[in-house]
Amino acid sequence: MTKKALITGITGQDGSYLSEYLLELGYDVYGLIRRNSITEHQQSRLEHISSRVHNRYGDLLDVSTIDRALKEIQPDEIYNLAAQSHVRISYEIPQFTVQTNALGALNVFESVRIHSPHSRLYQASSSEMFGDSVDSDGKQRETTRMTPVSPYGCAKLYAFNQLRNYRNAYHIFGSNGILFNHESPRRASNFVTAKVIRNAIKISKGISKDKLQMGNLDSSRDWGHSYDYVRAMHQILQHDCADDFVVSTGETRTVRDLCRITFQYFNLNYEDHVEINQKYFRPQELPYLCGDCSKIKATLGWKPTYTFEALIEEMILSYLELYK
Ligand code: G4F
Repeated sequence: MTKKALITGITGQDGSYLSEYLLELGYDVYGLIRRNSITEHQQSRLEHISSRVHNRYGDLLDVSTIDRALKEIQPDEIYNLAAQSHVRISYEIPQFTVQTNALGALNVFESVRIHSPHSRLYQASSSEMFGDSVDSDGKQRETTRMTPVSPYGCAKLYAFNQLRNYRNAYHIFGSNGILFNHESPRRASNFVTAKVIRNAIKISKGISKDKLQMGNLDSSRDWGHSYDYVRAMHQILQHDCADDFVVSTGETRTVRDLCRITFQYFNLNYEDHVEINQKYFRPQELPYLCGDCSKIKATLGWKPTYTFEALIEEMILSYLELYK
């Protein structure tokens, strides 16, 4: 029988890669999309597969839309990817972030419990939940203490714990993927990789004469590719029991490294083109992330295929096409 998957947040970077991947595997793919006022851009990441996915409007805060979708579709798998996903912006709109990322997730869990308890449920948890906590070997893993340092991280931690509670209390097959930063050519332009690469291209081509305004260059992130990480999401739901897994590359780079490598690609020195602007700092910075993914490697055989350099090169080549 053809498997059915429902993806909340299907129009996002991960939603689009996951849709492609599940279609390749022969799934029927259903998506919930949140209405916004810019119709033209709303489904741009899905244009090439739009005739093959069944999308409907919905919102994690509109419980009736989730209930209806679950009752009608009865999906085998649900991927809850919908979220306010920008950490700095979560300081500007903390209540919306918590409503969507924490209570919105709870709405999904509760709807699964009542209307589709057989569904396997994936929750998009985040390395931002670790906050300023790191083990003595310089890694974060499933057992590392979680001490989030942003409204986004706090909201994600609520959903993470609540899913574990649903797993234990109601025997829902609910698994958390604790995903470290993951990027791609489909990354929105206000995340740091996309911002640096797009601006380095504009500067190198003389399209922009302005210096690139940046926040904290000294924070470290473990950056992987979204394509690799959606494969992990799927594998997590194929496991014989529900569990929580870190998904990461195990390597960390600073934002400064990202700037240096990107500008070097165009034979430019980033120091000549980057200016620090307090506007892009967060009230509290998460200084360092580096994930130990040995559990998912050993249990499910997943491993990343992209190196940091390959990821950045793919993003550069893809954005170069836009500025041709
Ligand atoms: O690209 P970022 O905005 O990603 P951030 O905050 O790490 O969050 C991403 O990864 C999380 C997983 O760890 C996800 F849960 C979350 O949804 C999102 O995908 O910033 C990366 C780093 C930060 O340390 C930030 O302070 O880059 C630093 N940074 C320095 N200047 C900047 C800038 N970030 C942005 N967005 N813009 C800047 O100008």
